[in-house]
Amino acid sequence: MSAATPTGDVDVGVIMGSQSDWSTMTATSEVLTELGVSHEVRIVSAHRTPDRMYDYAKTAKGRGLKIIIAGAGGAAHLPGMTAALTPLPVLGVPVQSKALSGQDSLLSIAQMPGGIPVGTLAIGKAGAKNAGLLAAAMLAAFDDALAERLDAWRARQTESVADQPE
Ligand code: RP5
Repeated sequence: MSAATPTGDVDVGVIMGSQSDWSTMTATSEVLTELGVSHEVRIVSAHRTPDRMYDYAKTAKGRGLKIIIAGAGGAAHLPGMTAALTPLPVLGVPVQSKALSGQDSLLSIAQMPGGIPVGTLAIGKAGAKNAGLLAAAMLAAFDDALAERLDAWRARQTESVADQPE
């Protein structure tokens, strides 16, 4: 299947540079699933599969996607290159690299030149989870049912926090 194969009515595209990013980016997919946000998941590397990246980014809006979440590590060009190729909002997740613990990923994703924004999240799984939550919040601005599900999700989180440590 091509990375840009139509998958129906999908709001969020979750892409990552490598299979090795999936253990991080699964946190994005999990929270989107919990919130009932339709999404697809693809491996799209800026370095190893540049044609796939180009095809994915150029066709994303036409396929009906509304937001792209891109996770990458090291020389993390995927979010920025994707943002350069699509008018859709792109959220970037810096994957925690082995060599530099994700500092490289963070700076690669965050330090975009003025004119092509990438909304950059925290390094690692917290950033991946928050990318899903942020995408849901963006979609919820135009979707009352999703806004209610997000409110309920946050209320459950608040209720789960104990008063005292055990
Ligand atoms: C990046 O290179 C990927 O996003 C990944 O985080 C990093 C390392 O990839 P692998 O060598 O583990 O495939 O493109």
